[in-house]
Amino acid sequence: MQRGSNGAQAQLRSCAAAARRLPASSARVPETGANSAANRKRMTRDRDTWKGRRALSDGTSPKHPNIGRFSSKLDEQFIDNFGEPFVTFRVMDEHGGVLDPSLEPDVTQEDAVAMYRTMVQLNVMDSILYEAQRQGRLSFYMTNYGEEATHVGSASVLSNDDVIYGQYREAGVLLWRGFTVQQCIDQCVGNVDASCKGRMMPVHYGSRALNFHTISSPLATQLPQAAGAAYALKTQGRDACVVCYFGDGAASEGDFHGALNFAATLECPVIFFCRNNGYAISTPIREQYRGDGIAARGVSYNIKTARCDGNDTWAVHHVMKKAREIAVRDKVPVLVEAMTYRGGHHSTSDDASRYRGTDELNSWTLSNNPLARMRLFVEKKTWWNQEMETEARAEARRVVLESLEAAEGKKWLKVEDLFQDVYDQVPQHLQEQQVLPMSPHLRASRMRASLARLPCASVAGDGVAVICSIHVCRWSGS
Ligand SMILES: Cc1ncc(C[n+]2csc(CCOP(=O)(O)OP(=O)(O)O)c2C)c(N)n1
Ligand SMILES: [Mg+2]
Repeated sequence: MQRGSNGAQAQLRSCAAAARRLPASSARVPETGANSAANRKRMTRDRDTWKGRRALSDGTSPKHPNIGRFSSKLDEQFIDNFGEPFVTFRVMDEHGGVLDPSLEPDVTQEDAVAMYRTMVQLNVMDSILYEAQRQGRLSFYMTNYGEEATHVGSASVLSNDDVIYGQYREAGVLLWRGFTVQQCIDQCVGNVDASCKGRMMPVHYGSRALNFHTISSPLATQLPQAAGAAYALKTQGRDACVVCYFGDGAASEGDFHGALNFAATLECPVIFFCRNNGYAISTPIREQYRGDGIAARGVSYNIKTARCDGNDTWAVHHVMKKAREIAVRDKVPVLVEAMTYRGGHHSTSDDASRYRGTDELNSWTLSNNPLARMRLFVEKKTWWNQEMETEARAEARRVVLESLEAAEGKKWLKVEDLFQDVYDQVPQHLQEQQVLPMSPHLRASRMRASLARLPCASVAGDGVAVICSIHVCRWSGS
């Protein structure tokens, strides 16, 4: 078989002929520059050097930047960990006592009590909204049980100029920054006052005024965005940082690694805050990773990293205070891994009893609960007592119930509003859709959504997937 096509061979022949036609001067390579006799001599000498006579011994030879020292011991290779697991920073014991007096929290009585009250408010809001979802009053909800310390401990050291990216289980951060219970519930109901205008699922909060980017469901997308936002803060010369919350499961996404690498190499002032709560829905961490948690990964990107007891409000507070100092002062990323436990189901679409036992749940809820530890702390200080606890819980309950009732009484945005806020100039194909009469299925879904607000509504018809602005997921039969 012939090699190459006839066309290709003809092309080669014509190139060779063209080369023969070249004048003698251009056919010869001049004896200058890289091909000069002097240069050839030097190359021969260098080659001899590489053969080993003076090799590498004078310390001047180039070395790969990642080579620390050389070793001829093969048993120093094939390592699978950095030695000891990361040390976990702790301030309080499980009874609310401060372990080292030098770490007494640097906050006033008023602030400490406000932090505890926020945790109580969050806890009460969770239990009522969880039940409201079960009653069909919300389409979906996610509780924050067991992670209250990670929220309030971290948020309490931040400035209002700091920019926050959440995952979805950080409602306490928002409450601490001033997002009201009413705003939370308006968003969950999806009414006309919802921060996202009813276009997102419940718990996808956001607040421009509070520098809190709207939650987005696809896991880990917030991480590279946070690195980029931090880079922008740096180029603007702002004395602020970005804080990016994410879960142990989200850290398995490629975006996590991209974000850390960008942040490390571009030196972005961002605090990556991992809530390691033991589960990603039903996947326990022993199936999620085999390394030393998420912290070990920070070090491998040369990012300053800390691991703290995420059920200890003051451990989170101290670590985050230091993390913020580093990020804002040195304009570099920091990684904080807070070790905690997801005390509730993943969401109202989940039944955690299918994959974890009540013994496991009870041992965390009863013995290492962040709310209980913080309460014991404020009580030890005599800043809190049973009477205040009863009053705080009753007040928190009143606020949630009144806000829920108010939220349910508010109007929804119109379906037509879906066309707003997406494009600066509404494109032709959407303009055409805007003037179309509302399709029968949208009319039907609006009617179903209206009926759903009535206490004993009976809704007929097949299951319908409905636009999220009205938060009716599926209705089937009466
Ligand atoms: C890209 C992507 N994959 C899968 C999901 C489905 N999903 C939603 S939450 C979740 C688990 C996340 O776990 P983790 O990050 O640990 O957060 P946690 O719920 O424990 O707070 C998964 C797999 C998703 N939303 N996005
Ligand atoms: Mg998790």
